[in-house]
Formats: sequence, structure tokens, C-alpha cells
Amino acid sequence: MSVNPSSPPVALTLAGSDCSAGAGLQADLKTFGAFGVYGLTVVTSVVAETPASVAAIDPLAPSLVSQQYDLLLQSFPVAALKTGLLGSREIVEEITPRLESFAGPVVIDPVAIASSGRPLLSADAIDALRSLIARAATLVTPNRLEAETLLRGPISSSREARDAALRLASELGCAVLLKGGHFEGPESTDWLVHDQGVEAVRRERIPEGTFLHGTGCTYSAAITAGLACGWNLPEAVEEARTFLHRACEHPLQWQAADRSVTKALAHEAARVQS
Ligand code: PXL
Repeated sequence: MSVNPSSPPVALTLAGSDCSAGAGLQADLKTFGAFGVYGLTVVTSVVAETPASVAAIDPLAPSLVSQQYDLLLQSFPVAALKTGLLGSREIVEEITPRLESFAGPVVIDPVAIASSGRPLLSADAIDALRSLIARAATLVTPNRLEAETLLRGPISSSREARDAALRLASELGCAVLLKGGHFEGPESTDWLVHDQGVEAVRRERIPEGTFLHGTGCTYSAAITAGLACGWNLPEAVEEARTFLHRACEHPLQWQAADRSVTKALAHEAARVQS
């Protein structure tokens, strides 16, 4: 697709604000920019956090979330959208009919737990999220824990991941990208189930203990950017996986006043050449 530089493709994220800017809507915006896509944000919640810990989460009023969304959709030709942290059951219920009637691709990153291990969504919000996915998703992008939550059962090894992805796709009625980062083995294999088949997306595993904060947000934002550019789903996933790998390879790092080290993904260094 040829792009007019004065009206680039537009993508929208409905996500939480991560004040440390490695995850959440900040990661989404940096990623959209790296793909030459103009990013819009519907803020769902404010999270006070760093990559190491979450201090507070405050969801916004559902009506404020839908006002942001409605206004943006009236004013911009949104080509694709994604959701990240949605914040509360009420917000999920407020946006479900809107996303169901959105004409373009809808990527749902079923964010439920922070990389630091802290739950980000209550159990009743997860039921609402399952129904949002079934009604509106083009693609859902769970990691192992999120897939286990959605399937209501364990996935005990990477060998079971392919089957689990197939089961999820048939239960939820949408494409599934089950990410391999939380399984073991020298390679990380993501399973993409879509209406043309099942594909393995493999990359060398970035070593144990490496920094994870914001990887899920970045991956799903990169897929959404590709879809906004008109790429098909397998192409968008492949390009997004390469982008994520590059952003992880040489993380940025700073020493804080207390001598602890804070890291961040190198979104800018992973910039897409076109
Ligand atoms: O990576 C999950 C995530 C998503 N969205 C927001 C977050 C986090 C936290 O780690 O803060 C806003």
C-alpha cells in the first residue's frame, strides 16, 4: 500500500498509562511511530509503576473512556485498533459494543498481570474480557498465563502450546497468537492460529532473567501497526516479532540514585526501515 506522508495510517490503542513508559500506551505510541503509523490513545487507567514494581492502579470512569473513543472515531480514519490494560469490568463492558461495531481489525492483548507479577485485572473483569474477545476480536495475543486464564486450565509444556492455541481459537472464534516467552527451550515459539492455518513463529530465546517489561504491549502494538498499514495477519505478526526481538536485544539502562539499575526496551533502535 502506498502511503501519503501527510496522512499516514492511523492506529488507536485503548490502554493504561505506565508512568515509566516501557509498557502501556506509551510503549504502543513509540511502536506505532516506529512503523510510520500515527497513534491515538484512549486512556483506561493510570498505573504508578516502574519495571520492578506496581505502586498503584486507578481505572478511569467508564464514561470518560467511551468519550475519548467516540470523539477519536468521529475525527480520524482509524485503520486498526488494539486494547491493552482495560482497568475494570465496567470499562470492558462499556467498550465491548463499540469494538464489536468497529469495521477494521481489533487486536486484544489480554493484559491481566504485570511483568513484576502483580495482578492488573480482577476476576470479574476477566469474565467480561473473555466476552469482549468472543464478540469483537480479530486477534487475541495471550502469553502462557493469560492463555491458561482464558482456557481455565494449565498448559504444562511448550509441546501443548499448539493445541492450546487451537482450542482457544475455537472457543473464542477469533485468531490467536499464543506467545512462547514463558515456556522453556532454546527457541521461543509463538503459535499463530488464523483462518488460513496454523503457523509457528520462532526466534532465538532472549536469555533467562532478561527484562520483560512492555514486551507484550510492544508486540501487539507492532502487529496492530502492520494491520493499519494493510499487511495481512501472518505478515504483520512476522514483522512485529522481528521488531520486538530488535527492541529486546540491547535494552537501554540507567543507574538510579540508589544505585539500582532501571532498564527499558529500545523501541527507537528497532525502528522499521521502509
Ligand atoms: O505489561 C503489562 C502492562 C500493560 N499496560 C500497562 C501496564 C502494564 C504493566 O506492567 O502498566 C499500563
